[in-house]
Amino acid sequence: MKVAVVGVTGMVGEVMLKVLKERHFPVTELIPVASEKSVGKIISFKDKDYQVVSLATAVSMKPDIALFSAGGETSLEWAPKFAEIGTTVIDNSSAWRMDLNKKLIVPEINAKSLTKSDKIIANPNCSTIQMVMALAPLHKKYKIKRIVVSTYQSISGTGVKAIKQLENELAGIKGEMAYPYPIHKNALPHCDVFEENGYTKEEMKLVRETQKILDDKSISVTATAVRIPTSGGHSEAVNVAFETDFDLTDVRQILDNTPGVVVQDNTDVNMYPMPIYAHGKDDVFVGRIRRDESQPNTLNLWIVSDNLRKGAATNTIQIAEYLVKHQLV
Ligand code: 11C
Repeated sequence: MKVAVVGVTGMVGEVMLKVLKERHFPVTELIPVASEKSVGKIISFKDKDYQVVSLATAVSMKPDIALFSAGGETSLEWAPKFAEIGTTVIDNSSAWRMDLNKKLIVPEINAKSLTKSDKIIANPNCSTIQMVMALAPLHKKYKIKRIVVSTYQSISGTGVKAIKQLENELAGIKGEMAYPYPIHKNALPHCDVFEENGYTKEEMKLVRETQKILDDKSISVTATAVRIPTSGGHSEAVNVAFETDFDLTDVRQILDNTPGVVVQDNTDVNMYPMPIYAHGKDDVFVGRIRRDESQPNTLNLWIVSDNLRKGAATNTIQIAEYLVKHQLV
């Protein structure tokens, strides 16, 4: 496969290269792509050096697959140009996720819907992916009525500028700010931009993307997304009300048997998922599994995952793997 990685110098781009290598994705030729200021830079991949090229050059090189992580505007402009020449684009931005003609894929849940004619495929938002990974198998069995989710999101979700802001704050240096306020010793109830309804775009992604991936508009979702000064992954406190009642042992077993989900839940030994341990891993970790005693059929969960891995690069590459395996590319 001739694989273009668009946004190769960004945080997700870097992790994509790592994951492509780790998972032995069949890359015969890598096309590293970035903005004009990075064109010409050398990127090493599997003991070979490649020169970063521009988007226009990458299109002329006709890749089989283009993995995009370069922001919404770049995707809106360039993904169709790649699709037109027959490249399959898997896009990490929010540009195509809610497009009625584009599929929003978490391979473990809905990859079966993919066909050869899907030339632009959307990768969901990181906080949505980890939540639906744990909830999809429970939805199948007990049918979800309502989800209340509060997120504790890593600064790596914002990008290098945010990591730099925290480093500067820790070193007492005044520098460029990624956030409107300090992030060290702080919690900002503000991820992505505010929408007209008073929610942030990140919160509304959790609502809309969950309904689309689980293919069920009847699921009510309400979210509060908070940025905290961690860097290893996103955490989520999820309260989920089902149509039918459940048995906690069955819930644990269902989660235990779900590929890509790891249960870490033993309060006797203080075992629960945490971002510092999720960092660098591809799984979604679930713990603090308990009944909400305030109302019937309701469960509380704590879900943690590396937002740059399963939340972005790994999920994207798993989609590509599915396409290759099923000869859809
Ligand atoms: C964050 N979830 O942590 C975001 C980053 O829509 O793909 C990814 C933004 C997106 O702020």
